Amino acid sequence: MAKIKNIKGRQVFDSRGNPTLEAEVFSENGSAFSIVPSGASTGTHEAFELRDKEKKDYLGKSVFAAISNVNNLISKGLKNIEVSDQTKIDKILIELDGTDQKKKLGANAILGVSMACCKLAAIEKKVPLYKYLSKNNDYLIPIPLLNIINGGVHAKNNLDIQEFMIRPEKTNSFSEAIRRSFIIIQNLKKMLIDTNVGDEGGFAPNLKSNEEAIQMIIESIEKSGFEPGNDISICLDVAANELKHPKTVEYFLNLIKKYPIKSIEDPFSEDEWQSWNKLTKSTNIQIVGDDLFATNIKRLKKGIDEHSANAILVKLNQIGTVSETLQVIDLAQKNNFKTIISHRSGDSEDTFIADLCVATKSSQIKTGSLARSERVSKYNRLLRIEDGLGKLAKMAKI
Ligand code: 2PG
Ligand code: MG
Repeated sequence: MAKIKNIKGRQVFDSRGNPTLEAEVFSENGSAFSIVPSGASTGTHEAFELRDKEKKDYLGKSVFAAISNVNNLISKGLKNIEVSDQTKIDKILIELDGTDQKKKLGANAILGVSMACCKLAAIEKKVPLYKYLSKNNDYLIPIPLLNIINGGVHAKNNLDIQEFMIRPEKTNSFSEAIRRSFIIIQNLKKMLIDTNVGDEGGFAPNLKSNEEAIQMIIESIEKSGFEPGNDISICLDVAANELKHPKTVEYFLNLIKKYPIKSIEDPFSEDEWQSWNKLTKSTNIQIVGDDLFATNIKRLKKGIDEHSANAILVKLNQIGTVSETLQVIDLAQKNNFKTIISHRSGDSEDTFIADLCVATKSSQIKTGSLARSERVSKYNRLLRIEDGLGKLAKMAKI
């Protein structure tokens, strides 16, 4: 198998137009690159994103220090390591850094390299990335969660819930799930005067309340000829860390009773463990920990022990390496937690998460609306994977 010859970092831009890091890994045969995404509603337990705060040429947002870590310490540390030895690569990266939250080298430097190595190894093996990442050549096409109304810190409107999503239920194929979503989004668009979109491609209108957003989505589902709750359900990401006015357990129980809501992410902030347990105990819908778990195995273990949720949102850059991400997914699935692979609000044309989802048989993917190329690229990648797998393509069921 090929060995790593050199690694190069460079500054590119994400979907919000902010600088981000791209890492390119070279073997004697070729190279592969990966682009690191960046969140806006970030939790304090996430791995550290290194930015050049003191440099003013990019308003403190450039990533040149992280790039220099890739070009020097990391490139030297990984030279001549087999590109397919992901466990070793990630172990070296973690050791080179030596801190809990990857504060020395920056999780952006580390993750860019970790993902690029993985992609290069797949190229060397001449298999698609999802095949390379799979443990036993068993795949599942995920159900998409499409964020069709954006609020919170992802939009400049007055909605404090961050994401109002639709989830197509019980479709036999990914293409059918996307077809339904497309019709609903087009019908929702017709109902709106302001059709500007937020960071994740969903509409970002000013509305009277969060409930009005839910009601408009229900209307657009019905106008499209689908039954809310049965054909299409509603999923929320409250992103409670960012709320000025926190919500209560009773608020959510009431919403669940009133509307066809099947999943709620981050209803409470990242350290409110008791409220999480109370809500999870009181409902049988999906309760998803994002900022709560931060794709961190220690926090997930606590959540499993304390029944704080029944699903985890998985974001590679919350933890910083591919291996640690795979371990978290494994632990979650062994404990019957649903795994939802997720984009960040600042994302790119990199489609790594689509392959990761299929390879780990995660039941759901969250990657924005059917708008903006950085979101649509993940859906297009999944359509390609589904097409490529042909009869072997199995759609996830909830
Ligand atoms: C979230 C994410 C992605 P951000 O909260 O789930 O939708 O947002 O990347 O801004 O943290
Ligand atoms: Mg979230």
